[in-house]
Amino acid sequence: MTITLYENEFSSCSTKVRIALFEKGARWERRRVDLLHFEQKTADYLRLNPNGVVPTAVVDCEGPALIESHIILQFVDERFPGPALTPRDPAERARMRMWLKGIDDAHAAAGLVVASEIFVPYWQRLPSSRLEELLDTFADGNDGNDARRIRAVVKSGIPAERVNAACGALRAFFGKADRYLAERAWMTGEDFGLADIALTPYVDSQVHAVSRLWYGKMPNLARWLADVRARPSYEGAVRRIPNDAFMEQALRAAPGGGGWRSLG
Ligand SMILES: N[C@@H](CCC(=O)N[C@@H](CS)C(=O)NCC(=O)O)C(=O)O
Repeated sequence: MTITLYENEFSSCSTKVRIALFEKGARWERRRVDLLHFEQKTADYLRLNPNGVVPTAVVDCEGPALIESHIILQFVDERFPGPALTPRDPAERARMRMWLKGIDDAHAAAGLVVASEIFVPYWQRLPSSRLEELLDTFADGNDGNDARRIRAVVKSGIPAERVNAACGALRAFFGKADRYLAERAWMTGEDFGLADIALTPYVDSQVHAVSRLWYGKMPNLARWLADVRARPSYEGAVRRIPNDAFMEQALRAAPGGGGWRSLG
């Protein structure tokens, strides 16, 4: 069985799925979706994922495309042989699911900070004719308003108070994970698993405004990230899948660009 994963190297939700696939030793094929240039809003892509976001997993011979990163993570864990990424103990399993929910809830805040630091400034630097050309490729998504929303945000930026509120929510969330990790090696239970995988891309963020929320302030999270980064799955799913040139440029141009590595 092969999974075709529609994804982007910079996307947190895609990175989680890549890590899980490497942990399981699963066979998968990569289809890169260009988020900076809105490939996720085209009619072809919306047929796979009507939410117009990545990741989407297409599994040969097994029905429709799978969407929602945490659902895909659980599918990958159950469908492939390899080390279990879900604890056997029901109480640990419940705690793992609570973290998955917490991470899902924190995702919008991370997305907003990343949009304000990387995506929106990139679109603002594009010639307006080029931006309009890209917005013309939008099919009608969930409510047909996606292109209008992007146009508005490019014109006015994301209000600072919304970014500050998102940073506050993320800081509180990272603090909770840091306290949890004071008593244990991993987020999931005795062993590394789905809650660790789902949390990794947020803590490992290359976006300065996200990294500086915890870097140098949350020792348990730092120790945990070092352990995650020492795993072969991190090598395969993150280090060997570098950002594309445009994204690298956008990252470096952002204030303090380059994420937690640049803070050290
Ligand atoms: N709840 C979804 C969220 C997916 C999501 O927000 N993906 C982001 C990248 S991490 C995306 O595709 N953003 C592009 C957009 O919103 O147009 C999941 O977990 O899969």
